[in-house]
Amino acid sequence: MFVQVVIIGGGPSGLLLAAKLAARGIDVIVLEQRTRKYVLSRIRAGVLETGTVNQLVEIGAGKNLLQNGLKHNGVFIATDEDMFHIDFKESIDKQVTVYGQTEVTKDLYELLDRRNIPIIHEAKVEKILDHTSSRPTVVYENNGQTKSVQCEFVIGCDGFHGISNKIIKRNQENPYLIQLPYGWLGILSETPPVEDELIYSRSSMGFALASMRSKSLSRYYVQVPTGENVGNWSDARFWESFKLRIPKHVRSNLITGPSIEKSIAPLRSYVANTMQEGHLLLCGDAAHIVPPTGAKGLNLAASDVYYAHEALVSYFFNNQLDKINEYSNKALMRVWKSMRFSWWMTRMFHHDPNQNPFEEKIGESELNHLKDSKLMQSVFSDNYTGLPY
Ligand code: FAS
Ligand code: PHB
Repeated sequence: MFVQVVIIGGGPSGLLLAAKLAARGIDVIVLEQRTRKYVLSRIRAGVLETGTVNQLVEIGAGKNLLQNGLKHNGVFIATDEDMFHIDFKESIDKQVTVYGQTEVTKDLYELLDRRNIPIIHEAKVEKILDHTSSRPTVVYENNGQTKSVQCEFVIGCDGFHGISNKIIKRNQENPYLIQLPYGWLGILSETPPVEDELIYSRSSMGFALASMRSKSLSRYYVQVPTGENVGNWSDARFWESFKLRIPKHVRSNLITGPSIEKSIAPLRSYVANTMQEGHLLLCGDAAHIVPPTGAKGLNLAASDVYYAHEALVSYFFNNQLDKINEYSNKALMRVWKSMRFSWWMTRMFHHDPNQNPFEEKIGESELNHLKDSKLMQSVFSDNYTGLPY
């Protein structure tokens, strides 16, 4: 079997890229190791930058997003007893859209089905051969059989634990991996959100985030130590802990309820040395992991896809490799800028057990500076709503 592009991974990166390439008449196939049900059961990101929204709308996967996505003009920043608002609209005339990654993935699956773009589920890629040649081969297990497909390009959209990054020589030795000593325990509850916009809280009890998926579906997080077991957290314990991490005047508006999903996400930062080797390109979590504090993970996957699509179209229509060879530098420039912002936000909001009192004070002072400086709030808004592609 031969196709022009094989995409490994049926998460947001792989699905968006498949839709964009197929719209240009480029022959593509998506290989996803899990069932569609499993992929759609994962609760992950919730905030979309304008660039991500624009790509989804342009490709024809924006109908539900435009109908049900919540446009937010800003976020709230809280401490134990205080809370202030950062207004993106007022400071830089930009917004974000709150719309769950699960919905994005569902909309993209429906688009691929409508356009008969081939995606094979329960197809676990085992090997990528000759990725530095112009005819790589992808070997995968499906229905108990070993199958292979030849192509011109392999795009690794297979996430942090995927196979594609592991075969890139320049990424074998990599200094850019930091495991943080805490994670996020998140719950989904069919309750109205405690506030109209998101609340990021640096409380003396630890970080908390009040987010949402709709006006009747809330998404809440609390910081927990690394290695924490979600089985130790009853709903009652979660709500007790969350209440102590938001200001009293907000607490009185909190409506609690049973969790319909509860999970712990580890916090780590990782950036690959390169996102391209020969005819293999990486997109999304396969190439980088940002702490979710800045709401950048899914949005960086979208900008990678934007650059990869540009490079592949240039190759297939103009027979030029220049954009392919520029892809990694271009994508990594934006990745590192978003990593910087996510890292800064993470250090400002979380109490790190390994931090000394001086660093603790710096975190507190960062937040005070953000509160008192409209200029800092414009810089925050510029990063949070999405840097230009
Ligand atoms: P994904 O990991 O979503 O998809 C990769 C796909 O590749 C998976 O479906 C996997 O099954 C498949 N795959 C892997 N190996 C394969 C193989 N060998 N063969 C075939 N298929 C293979 N981001 C935010 O902005 N905010 C958040 O709150 C947030 N929370 C997160 C919580 C968790 C637990 C995790 C893991 C991530 C979170 N993220 C968050 C980041 C997340 O949203 C990612 O940025 C986003 O899923 C990136 O999408 P993909 O690059 O498509 O990777
Ligand atoms: C979410 O709604 O899941 C969410 C929102 C903002 C973040 C992280 C997660 O920074």
